[in-house]
Amino acid sequence: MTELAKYKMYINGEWVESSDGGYFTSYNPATGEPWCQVAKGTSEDVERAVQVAHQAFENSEWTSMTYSQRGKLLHRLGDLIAENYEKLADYETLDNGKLIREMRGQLQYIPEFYYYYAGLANKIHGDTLPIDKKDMFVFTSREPLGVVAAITPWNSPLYLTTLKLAPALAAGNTIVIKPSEVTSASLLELMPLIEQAGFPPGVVNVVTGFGDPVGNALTSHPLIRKIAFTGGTESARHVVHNSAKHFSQLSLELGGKSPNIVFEDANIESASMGIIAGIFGASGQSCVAGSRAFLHKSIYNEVVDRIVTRTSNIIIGDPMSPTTEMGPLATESQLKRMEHYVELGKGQGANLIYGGKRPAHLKKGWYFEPTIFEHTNAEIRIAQEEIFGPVLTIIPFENEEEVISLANNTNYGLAAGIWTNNLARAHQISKAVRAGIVWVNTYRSISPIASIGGSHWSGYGREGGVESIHEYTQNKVVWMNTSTEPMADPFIMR
Ligand code: TXE
Repeated sequence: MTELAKYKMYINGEWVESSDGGYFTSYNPATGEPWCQVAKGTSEDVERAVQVAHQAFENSEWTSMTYSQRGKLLHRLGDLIAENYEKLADYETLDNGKLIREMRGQLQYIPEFYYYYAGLANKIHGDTLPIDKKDMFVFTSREPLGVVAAITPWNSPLYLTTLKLAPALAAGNTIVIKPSEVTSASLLELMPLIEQAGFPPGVVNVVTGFGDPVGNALTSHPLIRKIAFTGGTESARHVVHNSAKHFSQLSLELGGKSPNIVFEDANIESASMGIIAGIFGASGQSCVAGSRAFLHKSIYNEVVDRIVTRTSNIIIGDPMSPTTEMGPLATESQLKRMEHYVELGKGQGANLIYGGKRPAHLKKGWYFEPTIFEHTNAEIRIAQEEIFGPVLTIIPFENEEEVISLANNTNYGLAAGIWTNNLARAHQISKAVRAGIVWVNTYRSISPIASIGGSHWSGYGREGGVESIHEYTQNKVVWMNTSTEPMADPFIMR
């Protein structure tokens, strides 16, 4: 048997084993077989990483760099990712099973995020305030927070890391990243590029391992000033609880149960493709997956026919093949989760109109068919709970008022799709639907310039855009008394 690749952790610019020398296995979802081993971090490793990140923040060449210099490093990192995108994409596909086509596209676009925050780095400035007090000069500045803890999931490892890493560094923080235990390799492969770009040791650190103990130790550490978390709601509850110990700032990007709404005046062909893109792109393992399709009654049958016809032609198989359209799910437990939800859907009376099982022709790997249910009741569990896989529930509606109420009847509030050629309707529904991102006549579009994030069970805070810089800085207000007069009365507020 050939020996598996072995990954150490990256702390203070060095490759290190975990404190107890332990490793865990990472699997290739396309085969279900092990492909590498990763250092299994401990609380001691978290302690070590946070301490060096703290040192790097307190007194190092990093802190004495100008914002422009930091911006140049980020720009160089973007260039290096662009040069190495194929290799990085290969690791992501090996680890999470997503299509190589998609991961290459994502990796080719990720440099734009580094360029964007490289440009923003020297535009993080305060203000002078037109203060309503005599002889006072008051200005503000935005300061970095300190050590940031970034915790990422498995579905788009480097993209979701980038949303945290780029603004955190642009703002002058240092960082400890804990990737998902399912997908550690691509982040570790990024570390030599961090070094090559010129980031000093200790500025970026990676501790690999599991939520317990690594995630728990990191999010409850007293030196962590900000936690940026992307993942599931249950883990998020632990993170919120842990963050309270030392009042670390927090941003949470969690899941969704996003509505994709098709009106009778929409371009039916585009809308049907948009629904497929929303739920079967990335095998549905996306926080913004459009897992609830609401179709106007007058076009219901036509759209369902189109969706089912295209879905039945989806090429499922090896994610490394450029012609494959749907790869496997990332883990075996994801596969079991799909089976569980299919049974739940059937049990609650939903009509299974396509898929619902493992594809017969794929004997190895964690594949699941694209699955389509229909029901008139939007309150059944498959229409309420985040499944995080290729399972769509289609629900008919009669009018705008009804569909707004159905779309908003969820604990989540991340994304929404609206398909209409009526401009006034597009504006009205965009406003009425509760979501942090609304796509009109498109779906799953992203850019460094536009933030993402949601509300309620989808979390809080924003990633991307200028807003993100505010998540990694704090405002300082400086009051300067310009008067030379002695202070008269010490017992009144000035
Ligand atoms: O997420 P987890 P999983 C959702 C989706 C999916 C579910 C579970 O619904 O089915 O989450 O996926 C770390 N303290 N999303 O199990 O467990 C964990 O090690 C600190 C939506 O992968 O939340 C990993 O690094 N950290 C999401 C990260 O949290 C902890 C994408 C996410 O893992 C921790 C992925 C703890 N106590 C899943 N416990 C999206 N919004 O895109 C775990 N972690």
